[in-house]
Amino acid sequence: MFIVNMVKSLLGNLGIWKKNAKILFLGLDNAGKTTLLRRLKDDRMVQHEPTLHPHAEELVLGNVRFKAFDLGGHPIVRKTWKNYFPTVDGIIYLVDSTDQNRLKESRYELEQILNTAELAQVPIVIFGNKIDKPGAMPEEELRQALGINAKQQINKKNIKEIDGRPVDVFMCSVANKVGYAEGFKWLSQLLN
Ligand SMILES: Nc1nc2c(ncn2[C@@H]2O[C@H](COP(=O)(O)OP(=O)(O)O)[C@@H](O)[C@H]2O)c(=O)[nH]1
Ligand SMILES: [Mg+2]
Repeated sequence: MFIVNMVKSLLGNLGIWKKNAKILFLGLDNAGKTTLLRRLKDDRMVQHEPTLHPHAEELVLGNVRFKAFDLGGHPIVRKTWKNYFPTVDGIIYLVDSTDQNRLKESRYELEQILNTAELAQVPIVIFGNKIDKPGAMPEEELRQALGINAKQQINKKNIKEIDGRPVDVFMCSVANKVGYAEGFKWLSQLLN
């Protein structure tokens, strides 16, 4: 089946057979992190059920470890996920593209990540999620709202960067399984 193949190749692209990778899912609560973890889990290679805590969860698929944290309103949570930095290989930052009211808060949290020295080399995939819902912002608008267009440059390999760190936006619907494979593909080419 196409979906199964897609998920498999998606994990293949993450280098699951070859290496240990640690991927952080960050974003405000309600952005879609848990839903995305469950999507990744819908695969035969699953080894562990996600461990659930109020604001953090973990999923291990093969050698890839995914950790998700809810951000926003709780500086203590920021401290917790910062402890995870030394070995993080990539960040998936989820934004609810339909929630205009919380875009400022989401931008603030994203800026905290962008301004963290320990993360200077870590690629960041921004998912503009829930494009299936009416009222979803177009990509260009979301980029502006998050303030990343202005700062972005393109390197020799045609990869967008902010201050030398690969960052790009992918619009998606985790619910409808649309758009996020491209983001994982982009990230996987940056993992080695
Ligand atoms: N319409 C729509 N709803 C979504 C999508 N992704 C997640 N949701 C819903 O948004 C809510 C929050 O998702 P959740 O994964 O729990 O967010 P988290 O707090 O970041 O873990 C849930 O009701 C999900 O079903 C999507 O792509 N489209
Ligand atoms: Mg969650």
